[in-house]
Amino acid sequence: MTGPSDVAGDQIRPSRALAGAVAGVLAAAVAMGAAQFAAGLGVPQSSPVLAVGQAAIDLTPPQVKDFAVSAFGADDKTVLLGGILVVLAASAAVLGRLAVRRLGFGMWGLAIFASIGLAAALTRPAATVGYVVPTLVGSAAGAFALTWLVRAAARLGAAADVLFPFDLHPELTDPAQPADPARSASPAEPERPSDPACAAVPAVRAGPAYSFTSLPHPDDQASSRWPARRWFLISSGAAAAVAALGAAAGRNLTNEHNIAAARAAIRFPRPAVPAPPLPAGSNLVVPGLGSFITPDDSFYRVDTALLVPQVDPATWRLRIHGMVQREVTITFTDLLRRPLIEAYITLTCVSDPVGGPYVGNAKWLGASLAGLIRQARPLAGANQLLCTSVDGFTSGTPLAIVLDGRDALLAMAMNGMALPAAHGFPVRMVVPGLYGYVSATKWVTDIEVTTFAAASAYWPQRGWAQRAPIKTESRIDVPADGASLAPGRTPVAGVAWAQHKGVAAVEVRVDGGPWHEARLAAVPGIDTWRQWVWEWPAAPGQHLVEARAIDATGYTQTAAQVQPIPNGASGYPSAQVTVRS
Ligand SMILES: Nc1nc2c(c(=O)[nH]1)N[C@H]1C(S)=C(S)[C@@H](COP(=O)(O)O)O[C@H]1N2
Ligand SMILES: [Mo]
Repeated sequence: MTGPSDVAGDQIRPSRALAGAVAGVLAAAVAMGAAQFAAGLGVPQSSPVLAVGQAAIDLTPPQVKDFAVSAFGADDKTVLLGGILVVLAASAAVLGRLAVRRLGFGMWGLAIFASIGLAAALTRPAATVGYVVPTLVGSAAGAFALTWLVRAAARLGAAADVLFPFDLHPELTDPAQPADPARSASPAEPERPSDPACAAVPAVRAGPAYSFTSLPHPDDQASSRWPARRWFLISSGAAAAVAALGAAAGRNLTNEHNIAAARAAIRFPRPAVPAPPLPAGSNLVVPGLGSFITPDDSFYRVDTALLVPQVDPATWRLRIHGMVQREVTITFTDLLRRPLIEAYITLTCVSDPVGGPYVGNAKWLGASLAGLIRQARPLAGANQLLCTSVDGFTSGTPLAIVLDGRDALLAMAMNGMALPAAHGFPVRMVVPGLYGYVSATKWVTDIEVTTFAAASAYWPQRGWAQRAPIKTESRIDVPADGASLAPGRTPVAGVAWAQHKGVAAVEVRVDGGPWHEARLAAVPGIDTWRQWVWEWPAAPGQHLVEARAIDATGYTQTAAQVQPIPNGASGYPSAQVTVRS
């Protein structure tokens, strides 16, 4: 075998090191493809990549402000999943390089990642023992692929036809290099594995059917018929294809769990309490001003779910229990049979910064939440509804507010259609006047009547307030911050909200000057936002435009600038603009 002097010059030949990295990445891809496939056959949420991402979301400390500010809007999720894949690929490349020295290193790495995947999957709120399956299937496939590819990569080091096409340092593999005597041997001659990388490997034997490990080598026969380089490329291509097929099949199977058909089939009865007709003039004609009703596809989405839960209305149940005289469990059909209420309600996220996008207005249709809670007969002393969604998210809603007569809904439709999956299909809560995180649980399946002292919901556990009524706020839509305008009459317009109080007035000022009253659009009720516009006689120069809302209780939106955490942002919205001369 090779002597200590060879080991002293320990360095993997670049072509083989690169092949090892490729082997590692492809083995990881095969593992994930197989895991996705298994998850697609069973429970999509049990995929280890998703489970790790979901665990990362739930474990993110509230101090990680930028992350929490948008409270997991769609972009954060893409960044998170992308980050996980990059970390995985980089680790797999390193492990692959190590594995061409000793397969065991790669196997240990695989085991560590598998353990992380298992731990994440098993700690998902809805986890069953079945959640181990995708990770185990993925690990087995990954181990097989790694063994195969590492053997194929190892042959590159000893075979004479090494001219790996992606070789970054051809000079190091130059056959003339004295550091590599094996390279100068004729291909027909048995090779002496003088490559120092082999020093770490026991039982290396010489010969054309180059064996890398002492394990039985089923592909010796097949692989020896091919030149090493071609064999590695064929193996790599096959692994990439298997990974891609697994991932694609997994995705297709996941979509089969899709509830699109069930959603389209639902017929809603006429509401017992229809929404008032939209008054004329609820939409002001100002280009750039957000419409009174937010279309579903531009309605903000904020939740902690990496994979939108697909809940079948046929199996959906809502259980009301805890501090009640009698538990109530209701099916979707039962809920549809109750008298339905239709109402315009503006939803707002507590993490919306002043002037931000996390607010939207829709026409909701649902059953009275109060009616159902009363049916369960809450016990004296109860003050919180701890509402849990199918994916384990919880919100804590003040019981008194739900019972005070406002349109607190178990909503089933949004803007005339069954809820979109991303907005909580088949049933979500909507309570006018409360931020989403304390009231608007999507995919809701469980309501525990309890106290604020006894239980804390998802975001309050992470530093946000237990009670969070929506702050009276306004937003300037036009002119945009940073805009350059022609001088003369310019509409300054936006929306203002003070849900369940009503917006009484909106005022606008320029450069800290006097406040001017804006013209308000018509509204169907006090639970929605309200458009406003003020005609500004804009003179040339740099200007700061600010707005503030006054609600029907007489309260004027505060100038105090505070961050969203712990109970909502405040401060005047503003736009810095240039009026050309
Ligand atoms: N199941 C579940 N429901 C949830 C959340 C969540 O993370 N999971 N987020 C809440 C928050 S913070 C808000 S602001 C609203 C947003 O509702 P939307 O995505 O339909 O706009 O949903 C609420 N309901
Ligand atoms: Mo939110």
